[in-house]
Amino acid sequence: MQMPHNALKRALAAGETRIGLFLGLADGYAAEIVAGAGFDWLLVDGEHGPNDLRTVLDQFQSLAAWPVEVLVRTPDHDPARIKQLLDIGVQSLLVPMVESGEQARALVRAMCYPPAGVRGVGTALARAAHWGGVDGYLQRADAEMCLIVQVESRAGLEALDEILAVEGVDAVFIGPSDLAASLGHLGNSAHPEVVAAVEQAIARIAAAGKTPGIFCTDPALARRYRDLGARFIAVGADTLLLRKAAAGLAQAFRAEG
Ligand code: 3PY
Ligand code: MG
Repeated sequence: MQMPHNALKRALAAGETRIGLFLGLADGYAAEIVAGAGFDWLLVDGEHGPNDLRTVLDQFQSLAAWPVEVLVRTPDHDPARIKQLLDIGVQSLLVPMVESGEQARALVRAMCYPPAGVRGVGTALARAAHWGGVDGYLQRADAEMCLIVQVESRAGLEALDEILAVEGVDAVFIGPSDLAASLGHLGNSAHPEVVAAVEQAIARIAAAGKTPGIFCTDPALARRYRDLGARFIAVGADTLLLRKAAAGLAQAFRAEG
């Protein structure tokens, strides 16, 4: 079997724009509903969504049949958890709250086998290697890993240059909600100070030759961030879509009394 190719990593490296959706419903059946909607990528959210290793696996198995890139957001920086995700076949990770070059380097190491990193070797038990069936998995795996780090705090912004200098970081994703909180505007990521900080960060990331990413559910603002250079753009979440559509439908009939 051939090593699975990471199309998302290649597209971002080529400067292409990739639009995606966060998945918070934590269910393979729900993931299938949006699999063919037309997004370039879907992100299984293990930070705020109620996911564990088995629900991530369930969603990856459901989505494997679809021509969509799938990635996972980890809850933290734990290299043991990262190892488990890579072993079930996750190739692209979004990692929250990165605040130093050292943290970014540790994440790169967690995603690579020795000598470049510290990823443990267990291909006989790993779906990623088709349980030993992928030719040259150990030699080829590191090159297919895609690391997107989140900068979403004042400390992260202060460390942005050192984070951008870390080889192995494919993209830097700004989290406006946590950034707003960190800048003293909890719950208001549209505050002018937050928007200005996001815009400056996008420009700095692009100037460093890395891919800027952003979460933005306001289509007009998301387009503005894209025009400023954002290339990995989350434009919504399945949870929000379901809630909005459900509330809208109920409201339409309630209004008729
Ligand atoms: C944030 O806005 O804080 C994020 O992490 C993006 O989802
Ligand atoms: Mg966040």
